[in-house]
Amino acid sequence: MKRFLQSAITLFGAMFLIVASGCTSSDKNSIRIGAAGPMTGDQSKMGIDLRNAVELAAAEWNEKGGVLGKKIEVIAGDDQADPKQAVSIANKYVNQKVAGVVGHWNSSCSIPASEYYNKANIVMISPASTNPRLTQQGFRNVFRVCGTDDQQGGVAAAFVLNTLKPKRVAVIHDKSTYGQGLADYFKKSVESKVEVVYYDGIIQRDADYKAVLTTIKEKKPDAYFFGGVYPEAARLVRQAKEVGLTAPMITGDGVYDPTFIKIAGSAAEGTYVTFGKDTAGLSTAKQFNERYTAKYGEPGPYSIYAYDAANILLSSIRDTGTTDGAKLADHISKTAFKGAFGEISFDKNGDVTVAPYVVWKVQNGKFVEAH
Ligand code: ABU
Repeated sequence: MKRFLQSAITLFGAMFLIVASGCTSSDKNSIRIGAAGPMTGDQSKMGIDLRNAVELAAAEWNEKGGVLGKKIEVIAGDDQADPKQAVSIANKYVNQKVAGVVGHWNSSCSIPASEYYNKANIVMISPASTNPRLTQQGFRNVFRVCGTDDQQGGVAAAFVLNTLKPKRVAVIHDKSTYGQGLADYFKKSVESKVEVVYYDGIIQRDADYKAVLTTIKEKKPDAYFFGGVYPEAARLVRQAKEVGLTAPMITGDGVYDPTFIKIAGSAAEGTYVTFGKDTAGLSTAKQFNERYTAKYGEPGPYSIYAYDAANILLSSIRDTGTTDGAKLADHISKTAFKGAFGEISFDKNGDVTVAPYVVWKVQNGKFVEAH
């Protein structure tokens, strides 16, 4: 009995050690990569779009025998769009010795998580985090394949000034790293030319924004800018209609998703949104679009960015013959990749060298390019 108890304690201790170390000391038959973003909660579509795209890329590599003779294993990390959860996911990935991470989606998650990846020498490529600060931290291992909020804020401002030609604008944001940052870039770009009659933050996930919208209506803006994500944007445009605020909303890439139109219904009509160029007609994106659609349905706005990020990571492991983060980062920073989105190369900070933003308008229940 005593011997049985000793064996049980030893076994339990060994199991505890395996769990505490992330239960995944590097498997000699597989290479693990993380796919991190909000997989649950009101922004979950974005995380699931990202994860699907990374899994598609991994499946394609695995069909051809994997990388360096090893299978690719994708470990999905649900950060719930919460910075604390993002750090917890980052720690988990460090323990699991992932070879790289595609993620996170939210800038408020990518920025704190990037510190942990940097300390652990793990490459991180965000498909969607647009706050400039992410790549201004001096981390050699941090990249993004999307543009930045100073770029899209400038495009939104130029469109508003040159096309909508308002005299008065209101500016609101969701107080997030992304939302407030983008709203501030927009405001800075327009305030010498138009009167900013209102500027403030709203609380994310509040059900009722009618008091704020009524105050904005009383200030008589010709347009209002929102820095934030589609769930709040949908409630804002619906409730704007209810309180009689008829000025159009101008907003950013966090709102570019059919879910915005689905939730907002006809109140979404006439909303302007900055996002990247259309990929539907791109010959380089054809195979991705077909394969993704066959497996998961219509790609999300950032699916193709996540797919390219995964392929950049995996082709870099193949080309360098290593999963060492410093060597991968060095290779990524010097290489021009041929992605589904086109050619992708990075500047010294880890930002893409080309990030063309386009203004889209919701028209007849769809996003169409605005002219
Ligand atoms: N760029 C869209 C929203 C994701 C983020 O940057 O927080």
